[in-house]
Amino acid sequence: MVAPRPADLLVAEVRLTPVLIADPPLLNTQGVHQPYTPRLIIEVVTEGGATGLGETYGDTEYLALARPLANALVGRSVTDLNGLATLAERTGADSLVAAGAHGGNGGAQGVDAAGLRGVRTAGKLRRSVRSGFEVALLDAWGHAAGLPVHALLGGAVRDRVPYSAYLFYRWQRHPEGPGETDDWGAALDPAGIVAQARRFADRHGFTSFKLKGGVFAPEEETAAIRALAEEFPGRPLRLDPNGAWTVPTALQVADALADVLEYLEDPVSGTGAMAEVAARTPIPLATNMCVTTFEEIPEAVARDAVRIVLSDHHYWGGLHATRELAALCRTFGLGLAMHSNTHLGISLAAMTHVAATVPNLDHACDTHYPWQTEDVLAERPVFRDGHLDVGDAPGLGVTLDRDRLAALHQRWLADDGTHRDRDDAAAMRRAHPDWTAPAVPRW
Ligand code: GKR
Ligand code: MG
Repeated sequence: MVAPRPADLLVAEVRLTPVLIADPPLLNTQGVHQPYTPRLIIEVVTEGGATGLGETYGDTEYLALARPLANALVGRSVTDLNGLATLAERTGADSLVAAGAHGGNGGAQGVDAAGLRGVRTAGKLRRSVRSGFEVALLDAWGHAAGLPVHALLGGAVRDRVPYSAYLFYRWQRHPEGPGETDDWGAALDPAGIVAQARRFADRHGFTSFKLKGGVFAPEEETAAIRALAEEFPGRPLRLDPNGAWTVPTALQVADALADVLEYLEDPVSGTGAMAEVAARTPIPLATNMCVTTFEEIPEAVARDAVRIVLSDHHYWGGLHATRELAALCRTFGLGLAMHSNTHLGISLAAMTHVAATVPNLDHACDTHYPWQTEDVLAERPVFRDGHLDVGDAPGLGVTLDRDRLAALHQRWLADDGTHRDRDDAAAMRRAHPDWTAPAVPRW
């Protein structure tokens, strides 16, 4: 292998391709997934001809920030990840104001668009965009150097990464029309959830299971977890109602499921309420809602509100930021796992590379990927025994399929705007015209 010259590592071109990908009718406390969800695919090409891929949220406000950042990266080195962070802080202030996401890094400006990922700040938006570029730069650097991304992050400490089956209550089809279909069928009661889990286990070998809750009354969701515990005795089980419960409800559920839950995820909204629950139950609490930025860590630690932080390289700011979060979790004795949102194989590869390098990844990672029937990759990653292998191919070890990318971009171009910004409540209104995303706590 010939080592790249510094000039070979300079960014010659950055291509941004928004896509709409098929998404099944998965239910959550805000509503239901739309038939299509937006993602942004980022391609970096160096002067030496190395290419890199990244992926992040594709909603309008992310695209508005990504465009100026893409232009600003041309001529910089793919190794300059700290420079990328500085650039991302400076770029796109106008578009943030236009999108209404005011505020600096720290200030909470309400919750994210779908209400499921915690605070919404300008800093978090910037970090979510930056992360897609960081992954693309690392992939290009890896290709230029002939090294896997995990090597550029300090080296893998495991050769496979565990993932968990992400179970959802769901409808058989979307109310808004035929769209894409799948053969999963509906899952609206304990038997349906157990059947779904069985299929995940048989097909992908998953041995831990997370149920997205906050959809039905807590007693029904408790019954579903009980049914899972009977079907899969001793397996790690998690329940996540996205903050939909009151403190007393959360404590009742915790009590009812104390013998079977690995952890309870965001049973209530906000650090204060999480701390109240945490003080009165032995079940560990996990979060991807009350700790989603570095600024939120001190209060959560001081109040002992959570035992496990679910990292997400998208909104924490990238793969290096994920490792910084992991170091803080080690420092404060917190566990670490990984949150997921609808995503494609590029993000799955990025999650796998960074997870491979984190010594204190204590729990299997979430992923929506098995629900996605479409991808922009030439080959889909394959779960074996609920794990993904950590490869040694250069970069992320994935290859773009240009035809697929073009087809999914064409769908984005043809869209009348209905699906360009994720809106689970709007999708729910197709079936229930009076629906508004419920205020929390709901139960
Ligand atoms: O995909 O409906 C969903 C989830 O509810 C997602 O949006 C959440 O952010 O999976 C996430 C979670 O763990 O809260
Ligand atoms: Mg969650």
